[in-house]
Amino acid sequence: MTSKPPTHPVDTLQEHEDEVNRLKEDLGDDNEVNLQLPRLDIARRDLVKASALGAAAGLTGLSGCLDLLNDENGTDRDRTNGNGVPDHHVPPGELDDYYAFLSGGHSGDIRVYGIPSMRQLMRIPVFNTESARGYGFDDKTKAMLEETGGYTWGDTHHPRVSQTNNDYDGEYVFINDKAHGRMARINLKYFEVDAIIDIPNQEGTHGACGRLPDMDLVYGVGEFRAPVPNDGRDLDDPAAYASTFTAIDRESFNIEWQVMVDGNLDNTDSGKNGRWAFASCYNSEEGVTEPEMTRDDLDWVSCIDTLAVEDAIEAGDYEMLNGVRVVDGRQDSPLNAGDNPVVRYVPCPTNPHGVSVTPDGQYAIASGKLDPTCTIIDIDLLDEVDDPADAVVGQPELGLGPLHTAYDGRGHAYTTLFVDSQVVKWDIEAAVEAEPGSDAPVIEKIDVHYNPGHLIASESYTADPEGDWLLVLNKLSQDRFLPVGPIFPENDQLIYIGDDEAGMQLVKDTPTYPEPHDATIVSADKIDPMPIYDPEDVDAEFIRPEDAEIIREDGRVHIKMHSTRNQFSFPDITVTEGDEVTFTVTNTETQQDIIHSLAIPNYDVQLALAPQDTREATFIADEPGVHWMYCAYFCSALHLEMRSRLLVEPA
Ligand code: CUK
Ligand code: CUA
Ligand code: CA
Repeated sequence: MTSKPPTHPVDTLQEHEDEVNRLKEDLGDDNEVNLQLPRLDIARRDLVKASALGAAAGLTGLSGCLDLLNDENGTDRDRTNGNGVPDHHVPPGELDDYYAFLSGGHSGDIRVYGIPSMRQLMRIPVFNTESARGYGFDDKTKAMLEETGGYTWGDTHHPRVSQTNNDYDGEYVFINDKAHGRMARINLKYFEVDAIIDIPNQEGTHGACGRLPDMDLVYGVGEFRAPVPNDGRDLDDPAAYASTFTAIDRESFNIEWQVMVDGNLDNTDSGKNGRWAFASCYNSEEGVTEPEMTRDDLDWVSCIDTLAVEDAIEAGDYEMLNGVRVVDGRQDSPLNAGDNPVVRYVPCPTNPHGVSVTPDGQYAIASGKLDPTCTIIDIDLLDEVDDPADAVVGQPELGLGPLHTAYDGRGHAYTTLFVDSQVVKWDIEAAVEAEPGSDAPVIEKIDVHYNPGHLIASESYTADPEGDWLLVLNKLSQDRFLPVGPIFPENDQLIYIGDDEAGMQLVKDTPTYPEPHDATIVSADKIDPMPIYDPEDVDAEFIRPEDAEIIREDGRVHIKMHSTRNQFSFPDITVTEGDEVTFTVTNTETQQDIIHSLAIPNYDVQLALAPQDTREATFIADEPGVHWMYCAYFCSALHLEMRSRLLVEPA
């Protein structure tokens, strides 16, 4: 080991590799050493070995990489450099401060970015199939997609990370499917979908959030009014259509209840104390065409008292529709007649879009869209006023096309202006003090490129936002990137908001595949994924090398095999045309980042196998011939040789 500090990561790696080889010789030890440290995803495993061996041998000189180990969550870096210019550069080998989970829109997936680098770390397929991760190609995920409608795409909009006590707990991401009325749950232990539910009595599950402080319930709201049940009745009688607000149990992922409302439900957010949920309604007219839906000067925010809903259910005041307990929350419902109504309809100017609750839980702020204002609802007043309109305590004029609002935890709100292509920063309390329609609460505006939809601040959906980064998801990118044909990328822009004196600073453009709608930004130290599978968590038989076997029974062939560098259990497998073939394959590696796959291209099979995972694929062998099976992940120097033959004999 040299005594001078390492200068370049590649040199450092080379030094450690040399050191490993020398130490191995010295120690006469060729055992595999694996520290299995969380989040130490260094591509060169020998660096890990070098650290372990170096520490064991009492060597110094490894400070460079040991610092890297200590900087486990990467959140201790000072982002200010005294000039008011934020340091957003994350050098090679360093980790980001935050995870961002972005929806993929009609791509149907979720993207994981590092913030502030904006590097895309992963995509998590949800309602789409994805060969790179084998999602929708193995029996289990295929069945999950088939049982929830059999669609091959979805439209993800609002990823919400689970919370405990109004703070991200890093357990799940919940994500809606606006296209087919579904909700999915991503387990952050493995960054993969573990549940999907097809929501009855709801067309177009758009807004999504969860009941705070603990997200015991996940909410999905129906944007498209339709007959309930939608079974052929009331086809052309739009007045008889309805939208529903759905509550799903976080753990069982079963539907607990629904509330039927007047108008429609667009975006949604939860109050912080377990009672209120808010959803914007742009179609109070209950129209089916654009002129009808924009006819009136006022629409509303539906304020759902979830405790009153649960009281109604307790009292038996519900109807069973498609297996779901549905409470009637429409304006003329008897449940809205007393002094404990299930839904309060707070009027606001025409066709509002986003609605979000301030970090302190005091206000729900609805963005005006067709009106240049935001409407501030004082949540405590909902209980006290006779006329719900009196719960509105502010209406600042912000600019053209306000869509969504985020918070920095210092009393400021940030609202996207779709038409103006700007983000406006404004003072919430000043807006409550000011006359309605005043622009005095506006602090500053910054141009974005172009036409922003959502914006999200770091930890903005919790009670304690970080107030440093703001991610703006622009719908149009026009002249910002090299042209790639007539379908343009979106432009996700990163803005630094940590310095109120210097103001908002645009620091990064990031082209992204269409089309993110919303995101959640979570401190890196709150998420702790597994580096390899725990076989206890896998719902399939773990096949050790000695368990490999081929079981033949009545036209069924079950192949149980393992995979490891650089082979599968069997060099060839013979079956007969027409056999139903099931493969159960385990990756028996224990070394992180060594992924194998079982690809059988002619049968459209592509199982991705992370270490200690087991996946299954079943198909009918209806094509006689030689079918090469191979590993599609470049796993070692002999990766190309990692293949076997499936021989299908003619019947
Ligand atoms: S919606 Cu797409 S920009 Cu789904 Cu929250 Cu507003
Ligand atoms: Cu295993 Cu490539
Ligand atoms: Ca309207």
